[in-house]
Amino acid sequence: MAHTDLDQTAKTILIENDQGGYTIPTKGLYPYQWNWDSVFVALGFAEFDQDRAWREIEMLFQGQWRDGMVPHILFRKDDPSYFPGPSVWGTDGGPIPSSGHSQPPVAASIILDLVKSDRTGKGLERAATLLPQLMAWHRWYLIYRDPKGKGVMAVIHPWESGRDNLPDWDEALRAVEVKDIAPYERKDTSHVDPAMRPHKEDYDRYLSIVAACRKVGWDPAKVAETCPFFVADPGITFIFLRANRDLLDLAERLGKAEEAAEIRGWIGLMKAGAETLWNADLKAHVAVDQRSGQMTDGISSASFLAPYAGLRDADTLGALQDHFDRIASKVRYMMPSYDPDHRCFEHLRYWRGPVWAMINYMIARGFAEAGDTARADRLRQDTAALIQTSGFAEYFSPETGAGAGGGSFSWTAAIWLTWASPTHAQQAA
Ligand code: 9WN
Repeated sequence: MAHTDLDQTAKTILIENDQGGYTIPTKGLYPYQWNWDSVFVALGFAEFDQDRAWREIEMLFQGQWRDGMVPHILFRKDDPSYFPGPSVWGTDGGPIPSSGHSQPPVAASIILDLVKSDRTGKGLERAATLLPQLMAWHRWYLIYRDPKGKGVMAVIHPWESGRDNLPDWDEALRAVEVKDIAPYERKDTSHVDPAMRPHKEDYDRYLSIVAACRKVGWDPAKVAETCPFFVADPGITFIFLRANRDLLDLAERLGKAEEAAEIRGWIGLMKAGAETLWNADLKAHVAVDQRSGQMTDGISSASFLAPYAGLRDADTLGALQDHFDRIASKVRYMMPSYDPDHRCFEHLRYWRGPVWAMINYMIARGFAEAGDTARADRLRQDTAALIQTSGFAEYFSPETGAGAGGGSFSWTAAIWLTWASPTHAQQAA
């Protein structure tokens, strides 16, 4: 298909997944508003309807909890095609029924992008309205996902990381006792080939964590103290560090000196904290179980987000470039979600190998900002080739390029429109 036709298809996907101001990731498999999906989707809408892009993010923040958290799923209406729905989560933290934890906080970064590319004349004003909500969410992350002030963000559930089935979670997940779960029926495997989804043993533990947090009423302090899963995630940490830098830019543009000073403190803390995720043997940042102290032994696509977070010293960048080239010699399409040399790599199972378009977008952005336009461009070209060959799939095999998971996927369409499409690349040149 010509790339201009794909531009049109991508727009159609966003429009058809639009539920009236917010967008579902894909029909059937994911029928609600997801946090980081919506934020990436805003970038896609911004290419042809900036007002609608702002609306997407504003509707996400409508679901913000009283304690500041912005949940990972907003259940605006009950839909039996997804499990676990609102009754399993049993939350009561905000104005809209929701899940009980968050997702990667990309919002501040994308809001800054919307402000910078604003053609409506209202961008800065809309960002000003969202600033207190962003500040509250970021404070929530710092207090409840880093209670000891180490400068790294933990996730209380694999779903909070947005990279659900990553091998990094395996060991910490094994330590979670399966208990307090009622008999349940998964819905995901009725929409998608089970070989592309997590195993039942994983789901039992996903639900056991939800049950444990429900037991303490989703009180974030109690969750941080008692949740059976509490793992520092390089993905959230780097995305959050970047988001704080972008939030600082926003605060400065808005003349908010007090907020700016507060954010500078967060950035300093996190720059130092990120070092504790550095695995010197692997020469990459990895996950660290905050309960056992155990460091993981694999490189994930999030390890390559260090430059995106602004960590661009020669040692870090050089090590990542070496890993990049080694991995590129093993797979046809970059960037696999997990190291193909690792024993847990599976090219089609969810976050254990497949390529995700929005992760490529963030990695490429960091590499380009670090001056490595060649590797950034390789990521863009691979993303474009995957979509040209296999359509707007949820994710893709790095080996064969086959599309997997859900189809007509919103964030894949959005990333095509904002970055991967040759139309966009030509305009940017
Ligand atoms: C659970 C919607 C979401 C993404 C996540 C992705 C997947 C959900 C699931 O789909 O997770 O949140 O049921 O598997 O892992 O990143 O936000 O696209």
